[in-house]
Amino acid sequence: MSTTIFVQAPLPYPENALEPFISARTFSFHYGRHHKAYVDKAADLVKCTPWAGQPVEEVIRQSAGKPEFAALFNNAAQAWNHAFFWTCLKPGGGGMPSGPLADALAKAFGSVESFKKQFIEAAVGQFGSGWAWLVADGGTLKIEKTANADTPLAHGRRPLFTVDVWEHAYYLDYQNRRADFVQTVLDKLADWDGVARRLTA
Ligand code: MN3
Repeated sequence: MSTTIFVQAPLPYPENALEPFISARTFSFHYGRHHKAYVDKAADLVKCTPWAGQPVEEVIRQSAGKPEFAALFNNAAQAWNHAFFWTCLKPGGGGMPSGPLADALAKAFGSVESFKKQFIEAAVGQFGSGWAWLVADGGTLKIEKTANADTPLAHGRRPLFTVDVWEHAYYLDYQNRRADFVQTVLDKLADWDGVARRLTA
């Protein structure tokens, strides 16, 4: 019997916990429909590959860049990216990072404010669907953007924080105002304590 670890974890907070910044209605579609579909599809596709039963991260790394496994990569990466994104948010989050994380951001980007500005620029500059990221690349912090399902995991970088900039992440609450959505995530929802823990992990 093969087992799959492609199971959708519960949201770390109720669907309405991030209102008024992200609505329960957005979560009902984004978590309940979009994310679930990626998880279910990846679970189905991985069965017929050499990586059945492997951790999601391993499936992503192994299938990356292999055209014959593009559908598996896309769904596995989206399954992971979304699960990670939910953990980057928390009720009462946002504000300014402090302590060693603030120091590391200031060292890499000039200041925490400058980090936020550059992160929003990357998010807005991602043409079409994708993700904005804070990653650790060796000992260096970097801001990246990826298209569609692509993820820094597939490129040897360690994700510390992300914001989903597919339209389904924000359209119901912000329509086409992607910059407002990302700014709101950074200022009101980002779990900087979690980012700080990942930085030192
Ligand atoms: Mn999404």
